Amino acid sequence: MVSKYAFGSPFETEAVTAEFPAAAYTGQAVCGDIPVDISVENGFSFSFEMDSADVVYGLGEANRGINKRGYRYVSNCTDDPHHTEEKVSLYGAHNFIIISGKSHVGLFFDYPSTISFDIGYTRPDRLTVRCERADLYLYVITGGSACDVAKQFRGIIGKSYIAPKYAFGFGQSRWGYKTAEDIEAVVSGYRDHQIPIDMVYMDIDYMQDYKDFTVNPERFPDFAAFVQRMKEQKIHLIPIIDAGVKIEQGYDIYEEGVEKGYFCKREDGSDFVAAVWPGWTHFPDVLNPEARAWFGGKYQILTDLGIDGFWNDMNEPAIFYSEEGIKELNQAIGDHVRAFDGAGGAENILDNAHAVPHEARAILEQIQNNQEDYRRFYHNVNGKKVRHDLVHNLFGFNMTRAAGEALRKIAPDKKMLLFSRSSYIGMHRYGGIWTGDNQSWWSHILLNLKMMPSLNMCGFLYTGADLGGFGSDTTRDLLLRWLALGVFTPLMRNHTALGTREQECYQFEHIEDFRHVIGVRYRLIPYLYSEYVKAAQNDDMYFRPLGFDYPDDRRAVETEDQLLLGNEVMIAPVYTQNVSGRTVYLPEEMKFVKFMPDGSLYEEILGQGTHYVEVALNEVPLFIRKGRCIPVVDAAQSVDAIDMDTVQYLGYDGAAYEIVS
Ligand code: MIG
Repeated sequence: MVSKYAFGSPFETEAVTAEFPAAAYTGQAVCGDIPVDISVENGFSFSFEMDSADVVYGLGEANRGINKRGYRYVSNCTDDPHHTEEKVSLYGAHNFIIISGKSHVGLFFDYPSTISFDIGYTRPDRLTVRCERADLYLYVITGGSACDVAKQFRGIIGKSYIAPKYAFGFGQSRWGYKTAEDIEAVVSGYRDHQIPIDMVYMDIDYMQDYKDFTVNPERFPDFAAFVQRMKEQKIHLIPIIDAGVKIEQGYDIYEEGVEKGYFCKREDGSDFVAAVWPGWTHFPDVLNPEARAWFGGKYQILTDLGIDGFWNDMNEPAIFYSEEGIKELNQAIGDHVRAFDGAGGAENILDNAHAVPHEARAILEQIQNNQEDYRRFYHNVNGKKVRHDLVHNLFGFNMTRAAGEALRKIAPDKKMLLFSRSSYIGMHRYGGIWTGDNQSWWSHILLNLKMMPSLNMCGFLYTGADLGGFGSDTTRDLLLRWLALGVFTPLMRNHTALGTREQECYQFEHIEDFRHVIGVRYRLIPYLYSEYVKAAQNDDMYFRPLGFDYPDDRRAVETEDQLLLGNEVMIAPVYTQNVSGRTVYLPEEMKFVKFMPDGSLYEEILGQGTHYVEVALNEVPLFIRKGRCIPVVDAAQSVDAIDMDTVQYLGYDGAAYEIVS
């Protein structure tokens, strides 16, 4: 059952699509059987005493565990590339939690600005949710299980976006591919070594001076022909689109946006100016439906050239510094920042940052993603001026919605790939997400795994992390182990930062191991894509924590390094270095399967309980649940080339499986 409560005058975020009469809050406890303290004095606070056995699921793209207890989290979309354990905010804002124990209650705090979740951090059994203004909708969902609550929630937020099948292929990315030749070299690196691949991503360097919807003609002469040549090799090129539009006379998108008033404005009505990659930019006012349709329409410039997939970046929105910020900085530290007057853009400020004295550097660092800047511009929401910080968490959602709505118009019969860095619940109807700038750390394999089911609860099914790690230098073993998790995540993309060690799979010794691991992905695509599409159609989760299916088994509930996938599979990737296997917990009898490097399958029935399983670097393990089976095909070089006539069924005899595509 879902109840909706209104506090104050909530902003219509459009996260929820189902229509409900909202009950005004009357001072009574609202949370099922749980007595709740709610205060609307001095902001909003919602607090109750958790049962010691309660597990708290949710929060989508958030740090720490699957069970969120014992820490605090703040929804405040942030471009922070250091996902260390103490961080409380990442790129998304997914304010949905499920408290699961004796009863099962889901809470969605539909509030578009900063909101904090203290889940047993200040006091171990106390859960407190706070935000500055008591203007929000609260949805309370009660159900028979965590699974049931998650499904009911999905039922009210609308169907999840479905990615095209090719997007289940493998993708290679790197910040730093500059030219058509660079990209061709990557494609040959994969094709010549027969490592399957379907996508190569184009990071910011393809653009002319980082201008959205432009392609640098020197680096990519005859881009349309290049896109076609890639298509012939079964490669989809996926360009990045950044939130900021470069200020430059003669750049049509800039000029149109200014003329039509489609950029975010300062209080005095002038267009707000922020520095991002292109130097000074304006932000499209994607909260204004007209401006959104206008910005979204620009994606057609690239689809007309043959592009059929995009990733949206910097849409928290990330701000290196604002005009106001630079002025303040100049006043504070004088000469040192004159060099950074903005003209040279962000590269300038970052390149020079090491050359300035310590105090100046501290201030410089502070002006990046400065919360003050978010109070310096406004949106036009149906004629009403709304200060950005009050709706901050909706920017990435609406930038991606702009693209999603437009792509549906541009090509109604075609599925396009679309995913975003920043998001709010509701964006799941338009695209997926990738989890941003992780690091080449072993701990980030596990963080990747833990985020997946939490994202699924919030509707985000097409998701994945930068495999191999974005920041810092990867190692061969880290990449192989991470790929063995990535085999199962809908988005399977190797991506890394400018200046890091080369990370394409063909850069390492024994390329056959990479060919094999990625080949396993292709062998499983009919199964994985079926489960993904079914999950989207039925409001189910593609990945689930073990506790969702085995809530009465405490060991299962506490297992946070294994996941259930669809109805048939459990995964348990290896995520530590220099080991020959790992311990797994089986809540019931399952078949342990390894895809061996010689193409054969290792199969062994393991009983309920704990097992140590050996998994070499070049083997991909999975578990098939009792009485179930999955389809497996032969490996292929691209999704297109998968031969369904090679399908065989793996698992328990006598089981049936329906392939959907
Ligand atoms: O300020 O476009 O998360 O994937 O490679 C960095 C360059 C901007 C951040 C994205 C990352 C991308 C990078 N971008």
